[in-house]
Parts: sequence; C-alpha cells; structure tokens
Amino acid sequence: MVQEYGLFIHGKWRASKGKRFETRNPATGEVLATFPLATADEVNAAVKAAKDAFEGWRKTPAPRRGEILLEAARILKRKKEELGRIVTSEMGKVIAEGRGDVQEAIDFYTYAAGEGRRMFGETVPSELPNKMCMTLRMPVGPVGLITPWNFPVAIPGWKSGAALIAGCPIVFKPSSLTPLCAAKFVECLDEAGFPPGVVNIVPGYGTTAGQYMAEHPGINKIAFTGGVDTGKHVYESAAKKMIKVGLELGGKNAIIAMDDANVELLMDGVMFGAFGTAGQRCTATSRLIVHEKLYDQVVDELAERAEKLRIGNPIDEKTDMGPVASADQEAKVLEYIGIGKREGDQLLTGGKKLAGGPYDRGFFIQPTVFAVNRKKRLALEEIFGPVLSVLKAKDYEDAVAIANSVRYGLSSSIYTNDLRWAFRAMQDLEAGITYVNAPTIGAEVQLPFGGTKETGPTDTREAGTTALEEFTYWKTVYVDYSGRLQKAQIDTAKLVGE
Ligand code: UN1
Repeated sequence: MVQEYGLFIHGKWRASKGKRFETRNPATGEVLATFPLATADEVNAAVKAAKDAFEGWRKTPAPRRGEILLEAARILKRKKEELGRIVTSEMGKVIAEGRGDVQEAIDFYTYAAGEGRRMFGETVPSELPNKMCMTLRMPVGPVGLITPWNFPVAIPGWKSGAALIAGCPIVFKPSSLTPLCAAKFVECLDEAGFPPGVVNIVPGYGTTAGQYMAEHPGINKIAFTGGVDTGKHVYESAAKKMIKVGLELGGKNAIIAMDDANVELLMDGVMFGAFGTAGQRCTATSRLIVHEKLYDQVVDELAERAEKLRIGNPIDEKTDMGPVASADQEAKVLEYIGIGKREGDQLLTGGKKLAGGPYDRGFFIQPTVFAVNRKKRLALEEIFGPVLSVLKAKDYEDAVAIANSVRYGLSSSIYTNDLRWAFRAMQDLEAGITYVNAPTIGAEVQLPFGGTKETGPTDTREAGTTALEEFTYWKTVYVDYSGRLQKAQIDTAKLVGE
C-alpha cells in the first residue's frame, strides 16, 4: 500500500482537492507515496491559518518557543535512522549522507532553541538625560518557505528553525521531488507540540503552490533555495510586496590547489566535494583549479580515484555514490556531458549513464571529470551533478581570477600549506564561504551560510547568528522617563551650551 498524504493546515492533516502526484525512489523507481498539488484556495487556507496563529505565537515567550524546538530536535534525533533512510530512498544520497541531512536539522533546531534565551537586542545611551534607548527583534509575521530536494530535511530545518524561534508561523512548500521527507519532518514538528497553524505544509510545484505563496499578500517573507531563474522571480514578487526575501541560488564552487598542496588530502577532499551527494549540492566542488606545477600529477590521480568509487543503491552502506535525483536531473547532467564533448573539453573519466541490471531502474551517471578550457560552459555553468571540471592555473593570481570568473559566489576552497596564500585567499575569493584545506562542502549550522553575486543577495545568511535576521526586523524603542518633553538634537544642543 502506497501511503496517500494530504495537506497539513492548522494542526491537522487534511484532504486536498488538488490533483495527485507520486514520489519515487530515484535508485529503484519504486513509488514511495502520493501527494496532492495544493490548490490556490488551499494555499489561502494555509496562509490564513498561519496569520491566525501569529498573535499567539509571537506572544509565546521566546524561551518557551525554544523548548518546543528542543523537543522537536529530540524527536528528530529519536527518528534519525528512519528519517535518514527516507531521505536516501526519496532523494538518492548515500545513507551516511541521508543521516547527515537529518543531523543538520537536529543541530540547527538545538542551536535555534538556545537562541530563544538570547535573541539579544542593544541598549544604547541616549543623548538626553532620563531617557533610555534600545532595540528589539520583532518577528516579520507568517513566512513562506520554498525548499529544494537536495537537502530535504536539513534545509527545511534551517529555514523553519529560524522562523519558528523568531516567532513566525510557517507555510512550507517542499520540493515536489521530496514531499515525503517534508511530511515526515512536519510530523515530528507536530509531535513536538507547535500550536495549530504555526506549522503548515502545502505540497505542490513551484509554478503552482510556490507561486501562490510568493505572491500571497499574507506572507511577509519568502525564504527560497533553488535555481537562479526561479529565484529572480521570487525576488520580483517580494519586491512588489516590499517584503523580506532570502535566496540561496546555487554555485560553481572551486577548489584551488596550490603547488605546495598535500595531494593525498586534496584528493580525498575533491572526491567528497565533487561526488558527495552525486554533486547535487549548491556547495559542490564543481571546479578544481590546479597550479600548473601540480597539474599532471593531479589529473592522473583524479581519474584513478574517481574510477574506484562504488556506484549503486545508496541504501547500501558500501555505496560511495547513488543516483541523481530524477529523470530531469539525469537529462540535464547528460546534456552537460554532451556540451563538454562538443566544445572540445577533454574527458578524463566517466561521461556515461550506467546501464544494465539494477542500474536500469534508476538514474545513475558515472563520476565524470573533464579537463576544461576556462572560457567553456563546463567551466562557468552550474551542472548540479557528478561532473568535475579541472582547470590549469599559472600561479595564485591566475587561480583566483579563474575562481572569481563565474556568476555565482557560494563556496570556495584553497589547498595550501603556505599561510600567506591561505590568508590572501580568504580575502580574494568572491564567495560567502571559504575553506582552507577542506572541500567546498560541509558547512556547520552555527555559522552563517550564503553567497554573493547570483548565488543570492549578500544579506541572505541562513544558519548561524545571522539566521534570525532572516525572519525578524529591528524595532527601536525610546523610553523617556524625565517627565517632560525632551527634544533630541534641539535640547541636546542647549545641554552642551551651543
Ligand atoms: C546546499 O547544497 O544547498 O555545506 C546546502 C554543505 C551542507 C549544506 C549544503 N551542509 O554542503
């Protein structure tokens, strides 16, 4: 029996009038569950539930909100194995990464829960006597979360954790490729005891439920992770309503390997960065820029290492890389492999869809490495799959120029044992994140996550201390306890005898 899910609105699972769609295992083709495409009326109902819940939720003391988040973290922890297996079955990342996906949500909920007892504002001296000035964080109101399939628990975890601790009810539209992970996550939130209407889920497509929500007058902030074109659309809808918007829109992340790099360490990092999650991370290592002195050695070893990776069903603990997430993903990655070949890039290894036996049931592509000319599309465009482009650089300056030549700016990395290169790279790489002697993936939740350029506006910084900025605005409060009218600037001038 395939389970049929509905919508979660005002604390209850409900039937939907929308058409239904299936969610499948990308390794086996098995249907896992069916979900409705939420209609415009149903999105309205979810937004209304969130609006109605806002008064009660914002007035719930933040430490109390934190306790519910902490309870959610405990429930997620208890169900980590079950959820991790669902992540792997529905999205296709290997089971260790499936568990990691859930762990990232547990980590962030635990972190955000503590924020409930901090959420500091400032007290600032007044220029007048017997007057006090301070700032308070205010929740923006009901928020819309539109999340991708590649981190189907972690990213909803970052976004919802920050919104909820800030006092904002959520309407959550998960990717149509991973609604089961989203539903299971919401079940954990429900069990944790969020009041009705504080958490709502409306499955569907970006072009339907996503768009209704982005344009809805009752939504005061949209947090979106996905592609650049859709992101720009979301940005426009947000601008029309003058609301806050958070956008995480991808990357073309590079590792720079200097001539003094530890090659063994570099290879481990490149394999994990490029082929972890089958390259389907916004932070994936999509380019490797190698100093010319190290280039030949690195190129030889890369092919050898990539060919050793075991490709198969991601639920098997021994598998190193699973399938890509969908037929569309597979078509897009194969198209890029074709572009590389047509544009004359040198295929070093891989390049094929795997076929035969169990491979025929899923979307398996070989780990692929191309030696690429810096002006070619494989050097510049996001692929979001297991395809690594290797580029040769003359020196540090050249390597940084190549790294910065793309329209994205999410993650970056340098492998070197020379502190001077490392510290220069921290300043020179145009990206929201720079790693030293580690690959471009693996962000931790207690630090800000976001990018520059077309990765998204630089004020989008999820996770870390900045997560609250995404869902709150600053209220400035002046308290005059002098018992008379005091005029800033004017009386101040008198006070100093001007
Ligand atoms: C993403 O790919 O959108 O740093 C998020 C990482 C993960 C998060 C990636 N912790 O790779």
